Amino acid sequence: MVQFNNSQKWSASEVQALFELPFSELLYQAQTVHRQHFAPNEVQKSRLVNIKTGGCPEDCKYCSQSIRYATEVQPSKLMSVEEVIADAKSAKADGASRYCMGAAWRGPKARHMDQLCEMIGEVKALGMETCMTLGLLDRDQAIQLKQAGLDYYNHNVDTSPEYYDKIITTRTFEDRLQTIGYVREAGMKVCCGGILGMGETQQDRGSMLRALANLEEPPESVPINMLVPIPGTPLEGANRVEPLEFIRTIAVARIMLPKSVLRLSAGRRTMSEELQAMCFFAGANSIFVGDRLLTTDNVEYDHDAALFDKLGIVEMLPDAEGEPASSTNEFRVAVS
Ligand code: SAM
Ligand code: DTB
Ligand code: SF4
Repeated sequence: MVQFNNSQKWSASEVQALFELPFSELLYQAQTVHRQHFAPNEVQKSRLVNIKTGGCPEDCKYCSQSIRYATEVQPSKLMSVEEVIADAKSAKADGASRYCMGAAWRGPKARHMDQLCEMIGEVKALGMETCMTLGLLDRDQAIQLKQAGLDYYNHNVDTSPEYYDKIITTRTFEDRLQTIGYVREAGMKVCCGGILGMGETQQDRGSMLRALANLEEPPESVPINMLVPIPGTPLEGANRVEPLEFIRTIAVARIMLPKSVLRLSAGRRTMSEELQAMCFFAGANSIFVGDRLLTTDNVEYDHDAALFDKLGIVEMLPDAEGEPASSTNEFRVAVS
């Protein structure tokens, strides 16, 4: 079971104080912290594939794949291992270093485990890092996935503990933490973040980040999604987070989670190049590449390549994650 750190590394008032810093001061602090732990111009690239689409019994109010909402998603069966290998090969050719397989389940069933483990083995054999997001796991399932070679497990807390039941009622925040605990115990790396723009307050955003940063071992990877409003879901008309507030939240996340790779995850399609550039400056250093996310379109591959070129961003290699920024990096700054 995951425990909050006894010393409560970040208090609510400390986090609020970060949000209240003048914008430039906050960004300067975030960029300074960023350079202590990462090469400033490197961004990690992951590719997402939906190995099982739709028909999910859960009631997450943002999700196109819940059976409870009338969305355009057509349910499908679990992809075959052969289909996954073919897709992973194309992801590798596009320069993705990690392949993330998602399934629209509350959690995997015993009958799925062999096929999932085979997928992990085959993708690893291509020389890519593997990640899965399959919903709630029990302890044994986490061990089986680890033994198959799974590097990362993605399991988002999605929002603050206080706001959680406004978004999902079919499981609790504690249930999510329990799975994260099993993933840790099994020895996998944790990918855990949330969604902004679901009607939550700034305090909720801070509280979600506290829940992540105050874990005994914070997640290695933290996806920050901007809600992709899905017609037919209860959140289809949710107010967008203001771009400056989105950047501010990334900067606060960078300061609170100095060693975590922060993924500018869903929602980039509706972000301007300037907004994405500011997010990278504030400390985001990972994206999903490829034309599709799970059920919605992502930024076209060529557009990302062009933006990286304009910004002088290069790909982060797997072994650079969490390592101090390269001492040969001429842009490195002294940190007081
Ligand atoms: N069913 C599994 C689960 O919920 O853990 C795995 C797949 S689920 C789609 C993975 C994550 O995608 C969710 O936790 C949520 O953070 C994110 N997500 C889903 N729909 C989204 C949307 N419309 N906009 C932004 N993020 C979304
Ligand atoms: C995460 O935090 N975001 C990804 C991944 N983990 C699984 C999912 C984004 C989904 C966006 C909406 C869709 O395409 O359905
Ligand atoms: Fe199901 Fe995951 Fe969508 Fe929730 S987010 S409805 S658990 S697929």
